[in-house]
Amino acid sequence: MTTTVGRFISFEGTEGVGKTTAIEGLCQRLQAAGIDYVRTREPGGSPFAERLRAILLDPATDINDDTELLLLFAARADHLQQVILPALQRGAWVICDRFTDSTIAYQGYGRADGDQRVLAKIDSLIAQFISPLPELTLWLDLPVLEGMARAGKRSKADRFEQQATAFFTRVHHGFSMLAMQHPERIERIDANGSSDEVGGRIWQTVQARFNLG
Ligand code: T5A
Repeated sequence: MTTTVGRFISFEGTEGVGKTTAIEGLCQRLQAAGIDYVRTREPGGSPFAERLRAILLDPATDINDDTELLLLFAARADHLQQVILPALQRGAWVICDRFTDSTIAYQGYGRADGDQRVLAKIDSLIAQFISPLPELTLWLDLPVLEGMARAGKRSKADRFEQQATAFFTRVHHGFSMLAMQHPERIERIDANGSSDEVGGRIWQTVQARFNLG
């Protein structure tokens, strides 16, 4: 077990729920509170993992589900070693846009429809290669179509965004299953409303969890 002193927070949710916007708001509040933090994301976050991200998101990439899963974990292992662990060890907070729950939701439920063999493969990769896990995960919950409408206002779709609505409905189900299974870690945040309202809910949750004044 690796010893760390910083706080590790991940943000999760289906496409376009407002993670990037919410993370921006949280980081501003952490800065105002004088808390040292590192903002990062998955897939990506380290130079090598960002190269894998480009491949994973490229619509021209033609790979099978196992290859996709292993690339995600290769990216995550590098990101953890190069960025997350050093930050936590020096006492900084790590704010990460997506982490292992995205793999369970997207690859385990979106791709594999909750197939127990695939979920077991993912659990085994987590157990072997990924430590620590986030202490707090903020799941931004919004109806799938509303998130897609928010995301759809931007540029052209990446390889995941090109999936059909049914895929994202399964992903959403995956996140709700995870929230039920890990109530001690995963907080559901209602992502309806303005970004100020959502940001306020997130800050309240973070303050309460980490006893911030
Ligand atoms: N993936 C990732 C896997 O399949 N497995 C894995 O293990 C991992 C780690 C990339 C893709 O990789 C997949 C999942 C993803 O498909 P990503 O870069 O996080 O992951 O991609 P997205 O989730 O698509 O991120 P987005 O940037 O699209 O969405 P966000 O960050 O949730 O939303 P955000 O903040 O950019 O907001 C979207 C739009 O809505 C507006 C914003 O201004 C923006 O225009 N908005 C709001 N509008 C109204 N009200 C609010 N409260 C709003 N908040 C934001």
